[in-house]
Amino acid sequence: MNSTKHLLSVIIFIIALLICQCVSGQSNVVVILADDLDLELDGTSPLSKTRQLIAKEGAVFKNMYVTDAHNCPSRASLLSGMYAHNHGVINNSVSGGCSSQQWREKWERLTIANLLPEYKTFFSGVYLDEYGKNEGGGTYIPEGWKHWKALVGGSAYYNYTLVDNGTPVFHYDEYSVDYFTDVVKNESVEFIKEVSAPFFMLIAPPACGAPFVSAPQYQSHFEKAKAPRTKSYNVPGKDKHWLVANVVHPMSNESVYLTDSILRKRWRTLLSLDDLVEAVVHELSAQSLLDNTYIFFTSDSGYHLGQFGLPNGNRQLYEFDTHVPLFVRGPTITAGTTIAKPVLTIDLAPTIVALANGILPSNMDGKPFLSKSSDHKVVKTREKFLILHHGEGHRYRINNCKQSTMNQTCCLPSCVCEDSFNNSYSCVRSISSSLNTVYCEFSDNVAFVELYDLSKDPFQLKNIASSANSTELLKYHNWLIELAMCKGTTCL
Ligand SMILES: [Ca+2]
Repeated sequence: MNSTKHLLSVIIFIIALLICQCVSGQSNVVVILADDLDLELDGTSPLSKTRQLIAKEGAVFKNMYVTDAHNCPSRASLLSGMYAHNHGVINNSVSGGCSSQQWREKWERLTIANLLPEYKTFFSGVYLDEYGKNEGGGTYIPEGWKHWKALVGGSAYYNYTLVDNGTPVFHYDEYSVDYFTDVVKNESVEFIKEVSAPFFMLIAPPACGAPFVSAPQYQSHFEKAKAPRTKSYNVPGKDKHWLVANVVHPMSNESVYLTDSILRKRWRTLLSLDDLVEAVVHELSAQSLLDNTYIFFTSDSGYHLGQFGLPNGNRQLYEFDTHVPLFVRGPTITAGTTIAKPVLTIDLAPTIVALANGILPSNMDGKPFLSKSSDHKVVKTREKFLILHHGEGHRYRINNCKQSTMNQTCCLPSCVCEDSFNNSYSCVRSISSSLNTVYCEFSDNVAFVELYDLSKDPFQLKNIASSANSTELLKYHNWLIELAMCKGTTCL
């Protein structure tokens, strides 16, 4: 009898051990999402620790694109795995879907945080521009997040409110306790110290977005740095959509000074982001979690500083606004890999679900670009995808600026406007062995078209839409219609 009992105990112990190993075998996932971090203006240059700890130890994705360079739509796409035409968040206002009732009641309940039921889910940082405000639903905790510390509003470094697990907490302007990037860093490190695996973290510091406030110890760095004089810097875009075509050339001295000044400020904020990345990686290592954790480092949009004379922002269709960094390290990623296949913001959520052995929901338009197998063989390559933007126009006048009836906005300095109500476009971006193009149609009264062959013209200096033959234009148009109407698996 005793031997039977003993045998039973041994079997129960082995089963328990197997279950325990199975759970602990699930990988942790950490996503570090920078704000407005470009690739084309050498935005990753100041991030030496990030490049060393993530890019060099993992894979660099050369063709990562946002599907909408506007802040709130891009973040909604990352969270939901959906294109903007399906989740309905088209700009940074509640009326444009940002933290709107429809978002809150439908798609926010199906985000990545809701698809990892066994995971401890953590969010800290910048969320959606209207989140936390009364019209954006107030200071609720979105479903699926177990640890929640999110900014009320769009972006800030000092003097802001955080919704701390449901309670609004105001932060003032004392560096040691209030600097937002450091607050996010400290919160992340404390979580890693306490958490048991498996866990998912979305870490979203404000760097390097506006208002570009650096930590005191970094305020004098990069004193001689200037905005890169890329081949499109201060170059007229006369064959482009009217908003860009009408930019005054050459740029005013004030605009040139601003592009250089903003670049320095952006890079200084990145030094604190780099410290955050280092602290997170070191704490994962200290807790013996690093070997079983995937770390994604990416951005919600690119940025421009003087390209085609546009002083600063990210609402355009060009590569500088849509092409962003993506570094990934993790258990099945070979260090020092470079991957050329195109990947998108909408692919992050499906990829994380796949790595967590979850079930992909049918509403997701993106698809996994990594798998748990080290050869990633199950992952298919896409050759074309959608990039779009819904122009935002404001009716108020900008002081001392001559404006047309297009409700231009973001018109400083020198009355150069970055957006207007009809700066609305859909593009099909093609990347394959035979094609490297972007074709865009504007929703304006002339249905303006732009087409670039990036294999010959990487800086998009010449719009070749007027010289392309009708068969080629029709091919792109049909691809665009297909993608603009796609849902779930039809988007692949
Ligand atoms: Ca942004």
